[in-house]
Amino acid sequence: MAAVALTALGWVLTVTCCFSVPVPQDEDSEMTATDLQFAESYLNHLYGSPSHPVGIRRSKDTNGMVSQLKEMQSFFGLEVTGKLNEETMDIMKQPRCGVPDIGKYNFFPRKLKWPRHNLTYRIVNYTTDLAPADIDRAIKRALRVWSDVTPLNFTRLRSGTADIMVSFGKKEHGDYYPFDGPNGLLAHAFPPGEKIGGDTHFDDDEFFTTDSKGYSLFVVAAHEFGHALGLDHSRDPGSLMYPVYTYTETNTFVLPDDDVQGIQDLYGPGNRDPNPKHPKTPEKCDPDLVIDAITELRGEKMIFKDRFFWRVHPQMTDAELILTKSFWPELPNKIDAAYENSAKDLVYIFKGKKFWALNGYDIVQDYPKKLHELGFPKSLKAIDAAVYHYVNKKTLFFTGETYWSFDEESRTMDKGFPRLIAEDFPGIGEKVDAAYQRNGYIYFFSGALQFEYSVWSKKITRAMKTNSVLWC
Ligand SMILES: [Ca+2]
Ligand SMILES: [Ca+2]
Ligand SMILES: [Ca+2]
Ligand SMILES: [Zn+2]
Ligand SMILES: [Zn+2]
Repeated sequence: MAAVALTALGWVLTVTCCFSVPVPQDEDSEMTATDLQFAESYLNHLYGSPSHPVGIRRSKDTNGMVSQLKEMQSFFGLEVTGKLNEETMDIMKQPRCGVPDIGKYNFFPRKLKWPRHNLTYRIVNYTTDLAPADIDRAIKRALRVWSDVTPLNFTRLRSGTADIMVSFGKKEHGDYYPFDGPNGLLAHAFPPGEKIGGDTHFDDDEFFTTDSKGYSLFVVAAHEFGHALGLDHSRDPGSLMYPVYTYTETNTFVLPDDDVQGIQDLYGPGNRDPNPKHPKTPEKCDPDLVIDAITELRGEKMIFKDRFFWRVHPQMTDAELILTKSFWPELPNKIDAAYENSAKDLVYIFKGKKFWALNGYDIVQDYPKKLHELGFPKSLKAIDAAVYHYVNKKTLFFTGETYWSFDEESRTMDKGFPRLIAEDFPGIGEKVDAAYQRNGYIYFFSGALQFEYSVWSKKITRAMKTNSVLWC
């Protein structure tokens, strides 16, 4: 076994020794024995700490478990409690990459990179999930993600030994880092180096696809090739090198800025980037923050911006940033408007002429529907914002300088609309980006400002920065 391999995947030998340490859990959570076992193996595999070198049997070390758990919670931006709770467990159960999150801090703290720009790859075997031509295309396309932004070139070999040997395998597949059956770990790759260095393995117990049905081979491969070129996991939930899998369409994929910075740090920029606009992850405390949409969902706030939403719990001051597609793969990347009908426990999401109804994690059947089915003119291309007014059971829709009132009981548009926003809500500006209501107030967002509007007195009672909704 090459030493290089151990730097990224040094956990396996610690797993083979069979100690059992209870993972400390939160008092209010009720984890099953299976959950606890799962959490223990997750932490051992992916957060094996540097203070416990490979091959050395660990003692029953609860403190080690606590610090691994803390490290994991910090990596994912969760509240760092050192105790297993529902939120931590939710993240642990998401499908992900098998390379540890604390990779290179392990044993040899140095940058691993290829010493040359011309690299070779070989597809050693195929999964039966896809036609070989589709696999060839996905692999080629995934390598191009990286060669587009660097001076790297990839040449395919049909035989012999390539730098990056690509293969599919199940469970123990020849490198002592076994896969785990369906879901869980999807793939892993070794950092640059001789022999197994750069090699990339896919768990053939997964169903790999070219779309959103199983796991997109392109998405998984593009992530793994990042490791094969020397990148570690990123804490940026918008980055490709984030360890948790999220579906992205192959054709419209653009490498996020965080990954571009990472790979160019190793190899420098290339000169053939076909899409030099790389999406940045929004900063919640940006003083100029403008949001796309906002709604409550079962008492939490969801604040949409680009491909993401922030989730704000009423008692928590730290907003969690989540890719919209990781919750609802079918939703578009950027949305126009959202509102909650709390009486029906539904959240409606709008984009262009379409809208979806969400019931928690599920998209309600028969959606998306079309805007005109709500009574809008067919010519209306999109709405700006929507808010449900629980007192009179009306939903207000904002489009440009006007707004509409929709009766949720009869599911029809009220007569006499649209009306001018400036006439009925003076002071909130001519256009609304987003709106939500709480305790008799409607909060209107317009650019970097938000206005608190009292439904009772029909007046603006406060003006604040938009980012104050994120506790900035
Ligand atoms: Ca190799
Ligand atoms: Ca698996
Ligand atoms: Ca909007
Ligand atoms: Zn990874
Ligand atoms: Zn492997």
